[in-house]
Amino acid sequence: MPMESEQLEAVVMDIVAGIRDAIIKHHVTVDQYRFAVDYLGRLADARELPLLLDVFLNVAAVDAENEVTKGSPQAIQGPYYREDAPAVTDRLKTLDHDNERPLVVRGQVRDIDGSVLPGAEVDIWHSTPTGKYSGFHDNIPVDYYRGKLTSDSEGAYRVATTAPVPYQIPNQGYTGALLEAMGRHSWRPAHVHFKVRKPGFKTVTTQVYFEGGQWVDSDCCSGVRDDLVRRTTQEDGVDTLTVDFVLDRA
Ligand code: MBD
Ligand code: FE
Repeated sequence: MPMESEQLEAVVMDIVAGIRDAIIKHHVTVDQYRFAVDYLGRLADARELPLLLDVFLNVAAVDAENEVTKGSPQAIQGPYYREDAPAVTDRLKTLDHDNERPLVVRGQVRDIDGSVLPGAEVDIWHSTPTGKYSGFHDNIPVDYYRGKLTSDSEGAYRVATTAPVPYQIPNQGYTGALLEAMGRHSWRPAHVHFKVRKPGFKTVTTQVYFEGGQWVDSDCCSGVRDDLVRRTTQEDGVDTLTVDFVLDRA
């Protein structure tokens, strides 16, 4: 839903004021300002605007929603969601790399009163074992490492896939190069993305991280919160990630 013009005015002018203040406070020169304008133009031409904005700002929009929701915490969606992911029942297609480690993702969907929610769509996506996203990188077809499950009569879902690894924002790109020029790293901890929806309920868009995983304490997108970090369990010898969801009414 777009904003009413009054809110739009207020938000844009606050953003502008913040940037103007930073330019003045740090004595940015006109040449440096012009360099930044040119850099952002080239970054946009390279289709990295969604990545840049999600690295720095997605977390704030999520925090604003988490202040009011009674459901599961929202987390950053990032730039690699695909609406056209396939419906799946029990397994995500993977590339069968030698270094793929099996992972089961399972859980249950409930409403805020604790009743189970059958028929909820649980849309899952994650990176390849080399840190790429299908439908965006290396021409990996969009039906790999993604899929839409439907919760069963008990509100449960379960899917077999392979473990994601930490993700590095491509440092050949403008966004990664900016992070490095700032002296920061460009890594995200390994994570699994979810979008859970059911008509009549607020959609939960979230992601989950692995306890003890590299970069969990220093995500370059500032997207980690304690309640998004999970310890996997062993079930039938397979690492199992359990993620339950609570949906708030729309
Ligand atoms: C990702 O994989 C991601 O999830 C986010 C939020 C930003 C960049 C890459
Ligand atoms: Fe991601």
